Amino acid sequence: MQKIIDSIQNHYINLEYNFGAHDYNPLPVVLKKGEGVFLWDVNDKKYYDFLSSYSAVNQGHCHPKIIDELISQSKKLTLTSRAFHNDKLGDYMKFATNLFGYDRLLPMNTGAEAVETAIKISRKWGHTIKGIDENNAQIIVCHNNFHGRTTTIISFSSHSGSKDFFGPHTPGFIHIPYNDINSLNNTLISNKNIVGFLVEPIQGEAGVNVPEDGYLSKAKKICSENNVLFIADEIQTGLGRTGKLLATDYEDARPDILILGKALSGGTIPVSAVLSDSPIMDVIQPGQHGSTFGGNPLASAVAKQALKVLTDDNLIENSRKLGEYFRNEINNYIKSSNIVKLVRGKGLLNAIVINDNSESQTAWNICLRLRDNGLLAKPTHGNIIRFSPPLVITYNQIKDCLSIIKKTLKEFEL
Ligand code: IF1
Repeated sequence: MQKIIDSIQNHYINLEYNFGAHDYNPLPVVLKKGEGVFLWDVNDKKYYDFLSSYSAVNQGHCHPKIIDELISQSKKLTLTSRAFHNDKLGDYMKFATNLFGYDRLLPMNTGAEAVETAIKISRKWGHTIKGIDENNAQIIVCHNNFHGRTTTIISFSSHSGSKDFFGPHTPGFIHIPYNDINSLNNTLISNKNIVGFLVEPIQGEAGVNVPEDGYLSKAKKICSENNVLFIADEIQTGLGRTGKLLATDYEDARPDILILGKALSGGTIPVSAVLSDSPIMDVIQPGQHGSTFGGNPLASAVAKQALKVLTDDNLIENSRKLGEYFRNEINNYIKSSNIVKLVRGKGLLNAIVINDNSESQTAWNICLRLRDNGLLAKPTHGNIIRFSPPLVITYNQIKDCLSIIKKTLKEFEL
């Protein structure tokens, strides 16, 4: 029987290997169905999804209200391009700008496109409003950032694997340590060509690095004092993931430019957005930015529904409460563990650090056993495992997941 199970799974894995680019090293599991917090593989084995497609499925897989909207709109009109108006975009823009408290929204598709859009807006604002000489605009970014994989974005990555051999790299970025207000302040007062500070409120890929309380509000304050745009990449931390609508809502740190993606579509189709107020957003004039699919009626209808589900289904408070419960339970486990060093996170964006060097296979092997035990998660860097289930998870389901996680970790206790 196991041979049959393996051969069905290996059939799909081999197809990807033989006909696809090898740009990923997925966990060996082949999925065919998702519903809420659950995934099923091609052998009908059921799993809890503890990755949520890197926080793109906050509303749960195939949320019925979002899928219904996707189906009904896809039978009417999917794409007009922005050469013409459509009857869904303006309504979505009004809904989203009201929800997040901004004047304007620029619709894009992937997260990286939205980050690139924020970079263009910041540079043009700096050159035309702040008065910096053209082509001299600088944007501050943090070590261990992750903002996407385009050539400009990887130009300011600090991860050699993301940037080596992809040069020549785009200039105009200054690196500072994350969670270091003095470094930000010193850089701002010593360089007058800075137009923006681009930051993740919690660094996801770097291992769910949560900055100290007050970091975001202090960063926002000194950016304002130096006439520099505070740009928050909330593609992974936004939309309820950390227990607030936005991770920046935990502090007095309203972004001048807000970047959203991933769960903005509930994990159905690529939808991203940049939000800002008119004095900043209006630097973009007709013909200066856009994309074929940006703001299409299907994405607009789906995104509005995905946002409504977050608030109507009370997912944000659920994320806060169950995230707290999850960290408390793991902290209790850690008291008697040799294999888990710590747990960190906010809401349902959490990670555990494994007591092994970052080159070890321990975290990977733990994820393989979690898979065998019916829960899917994946290490970020080396010895850090991210745990981020859909925000629709219930108390009983997260209790069940905690028993799977603890049972699995016990197999690796030294
Ligand atoms: C991959 C990482 C996570 C993001 C933030 C922008 C983007 C992402 C904070 C770009 C995308 C994804 C990309 C995906 C895996 C995943 C990821 F491991 F790559 F780093 F989540 F941490 N800002 N993150 O997290 O959005 O263009 O992908 O829509 O590339 O492997 P995108």
